[in-house]
Amino acid sequence: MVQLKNKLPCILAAITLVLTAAEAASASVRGVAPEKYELYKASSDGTWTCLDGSKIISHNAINDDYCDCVDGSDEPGTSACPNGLFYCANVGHIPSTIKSYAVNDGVCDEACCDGSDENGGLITCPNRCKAVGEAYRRDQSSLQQSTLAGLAAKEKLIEEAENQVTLWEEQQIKLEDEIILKKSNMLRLQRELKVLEAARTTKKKTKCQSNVLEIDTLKHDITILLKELESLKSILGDMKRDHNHNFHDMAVKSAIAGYDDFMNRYEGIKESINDDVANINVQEPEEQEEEEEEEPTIEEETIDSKEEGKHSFAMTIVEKLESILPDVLKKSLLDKLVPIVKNDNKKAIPHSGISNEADVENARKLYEAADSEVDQLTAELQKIKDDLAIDYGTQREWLKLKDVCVEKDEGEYTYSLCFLGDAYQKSNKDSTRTFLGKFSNFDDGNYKTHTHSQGTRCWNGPERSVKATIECGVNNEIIEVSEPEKCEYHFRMLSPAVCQRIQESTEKTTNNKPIHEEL
Ligand code: MAN
Repeated sequence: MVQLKNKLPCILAAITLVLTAAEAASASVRGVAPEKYELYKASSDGTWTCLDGSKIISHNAINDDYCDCVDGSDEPGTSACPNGLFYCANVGHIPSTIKSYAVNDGVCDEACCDGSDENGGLITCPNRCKAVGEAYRRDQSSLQQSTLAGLAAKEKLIEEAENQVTLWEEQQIKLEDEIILKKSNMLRLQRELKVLEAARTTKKKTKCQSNVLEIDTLKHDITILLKELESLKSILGDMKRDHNHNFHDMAVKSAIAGYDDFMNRYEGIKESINDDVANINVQEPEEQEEEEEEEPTIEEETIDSKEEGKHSFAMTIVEKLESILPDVLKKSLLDKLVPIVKNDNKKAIPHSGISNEADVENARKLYEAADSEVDQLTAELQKIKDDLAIDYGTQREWLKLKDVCVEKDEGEYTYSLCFLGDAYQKSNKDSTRTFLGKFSNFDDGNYKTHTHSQGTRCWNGPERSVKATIECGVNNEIIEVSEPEKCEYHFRMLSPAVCQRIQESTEKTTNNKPIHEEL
């Protein structure tokens, strides 16, 4: 009795061990992943329910090589159900799931490197998982390295694209400003040419009209400058009112003194300028009736002196302004006014009022040169706008690769493709080149499939076209070219532009495509 009492703990431990082993054995079901063992436990009455709930069967009917459940869940380890799934553990590599109809079919399934899919005696499959696992890890590591290098190259492409876009945007603004200036200069030259042409062919009356035009321009300029003077006057007035009176800044005090002095004389001078501007109408030359002559006549001399009169009229106003303006205003205002007055007298109006052929020719050349410069700048601007409007990918990763070309010798032909550009097929026999199409669109949201279309039409067939599928690589290259349909080419390519961070995969699944490859 005592003996039995002493042995009791050992007996209990043994019983526990036996029970645990039995439980584990019943829990593991052939063809089922460990995380699903729980679903394959028997009910207390020894039955089991199909995973889709369609039927209750005896627990012993699992893997009995007879398909009971609609979803095939009762036969994970046999090929009895057409739609079941078989799990192979592939220890040393990555677990995998294949269609269960490939179980015991006499073929060692590539996806089950442990050979567990074949236990029916038809064939013995060796466990290759150690070697397969090692090769896979080597591949993964080199893939990871090339992906990292590709990602670094892609970062560079993105950075360069950003710089390029900034440059284009700056150039665009500069060109837009330049075109406005050049256009106004071109229009001025055009006006001058018209004036000269008119003066060459019409009566002096016309010349007088053109003088009136010029006078109008001057009057307009003076009005604008007077407005500007008003605004500067108001700025100085504000400064006088709002400046800190306790802070004795000599520059401010002297500006205010100049402003006060200016204001004392301003109203009187302004009135006199307005009178002058109004009076200019009275001074305009009367219409002349004489025909144009080679040599200047007395009348023309008169008109010349009236030109001088206009010059002195404009200069008088400038001098008046100069005499009343405080120093702070003088520079900004007179710097603008003086060149206008001088230019309009010197350039816009021919001194004699009569233009000769050489003057007209010269003016035409100047106008045509200015016109073609505007055209050239406008074309440059349009090119930049077009370049900016192109879709270069989510991070503009394709911008710097646009028109970068790669080629591949495939024996009979050498194929070439320029990214976002043209693709060609060149015969290696006679070097004749066939156009395969120009870039038309990205086929997917990832910018990894490029379509080139509208190539040379195939005899009795469609226009040639290319579908390029691009994988991540450090360099840009064509890996292989095929022609799955007549005149429809498929380019497999590499480029850093499509590289993405690797998503770790833990399980290889071939649910939809069982791989049957004889060893
Ligand atoms: C050429 C090549 C081929 C193509 C045939 C169609 O030989 O462009 O790729 O299939 O024309 O006639």
